[in-house]
Amino acid sequence: MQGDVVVHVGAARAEWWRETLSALMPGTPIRLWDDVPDPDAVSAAVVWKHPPGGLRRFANLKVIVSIGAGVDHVFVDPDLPAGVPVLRITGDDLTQRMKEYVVWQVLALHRRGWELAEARAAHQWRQVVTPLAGRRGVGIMGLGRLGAAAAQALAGLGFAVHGWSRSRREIAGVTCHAGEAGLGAFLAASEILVCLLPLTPQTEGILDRALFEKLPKGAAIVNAARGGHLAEADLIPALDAGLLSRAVLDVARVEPLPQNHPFWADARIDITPHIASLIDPETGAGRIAANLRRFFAGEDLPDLVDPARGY
Ligand code: NDP
Ligand code: OXD
Repeated sequence: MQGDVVVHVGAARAEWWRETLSALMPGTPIRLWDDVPDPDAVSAAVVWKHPPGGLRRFANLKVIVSIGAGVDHVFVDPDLPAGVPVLRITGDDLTQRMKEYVVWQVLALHRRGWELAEARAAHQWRQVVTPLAGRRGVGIMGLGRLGAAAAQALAGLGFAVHGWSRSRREIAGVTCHAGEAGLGAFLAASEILVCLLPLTPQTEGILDRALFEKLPKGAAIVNAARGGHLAEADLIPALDAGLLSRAVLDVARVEPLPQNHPFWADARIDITPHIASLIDPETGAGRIAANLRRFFAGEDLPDLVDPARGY
């Protein structure tokens, strides 16, 4: 490793990251964002939602590492130093957690768990009968590391799984669609729609009324990707109109979701606090340290982001 590493994370975890990376990268000075004695010595920045323009002060920056699989929080910076490679976090831990979350939410929607909870609360022995998984169409938007794994897990449970990506993918047991041309058929088959797309200019606001109208009437959506995918103003009207029956949101445009946000008061919307796939911090730090070592050793980098695609 050549040079210092600067870290930008929320204050609550900052010292933990400094200590953990220091232990994993002996001999490399790890600096917190507001405590950098020599900005010119910084060669790597490990960041989650850094202040826009803030990376400009590191004239010798060689690499930016996202603390997370998503890199939208990096590319949103209009003043990102040009040509500096960006790495993200991937790995079995992240994939497994997302797979669990998607299977959990899809099963709860499929088996109408909310109706059973309502009946239980009313002391009613109400049997809710649902079709077999094979007769339930589930659509996964985004067939990357997380989406492909979730699609395979659902296919393994017997669901009629459809997937949508930019380029055509082949996944056993999953009917794959691609691009704008494949979107209509994909949506028409998705009674439960799961968003696992990266947030880019092309996918911003993709979950909007026009898209809901193309789903089977009364479909449910699960957004486990980014709040920016959902046109928030369209959700409650779509539920009121019966276009959608339920929504599960793990992410929001503003996080934490503000206390006065109308989503909190709507029983048709389940909310989880961005926990779909929170990587175990030790595992995440290990992955970052290993990636930095690989980067400075000039080795292959599977977690390298393509800046032209933005994910
Ligand atoms: P990947 O980069 O591995 O995969 C992205 C997928 O989306 C690819 O299949 C890609 O297509 C597809 N895609 C991208 N743009 C478009 C488009 N315009 N139209 C159609 N398909 C498109 O991402 P991951 O699976 O690793 O992660 C997905 C997202 O999940 C992250 O970006 C992050 O925002 C979110 N996330 C959320 C977490 C949570 O806890 N809620 C935790 C971790 C991640 P192609 O295959 O052709 O490239
Ligand atoms: C991520 C996330 O992108 O936690 O990894 O959302």
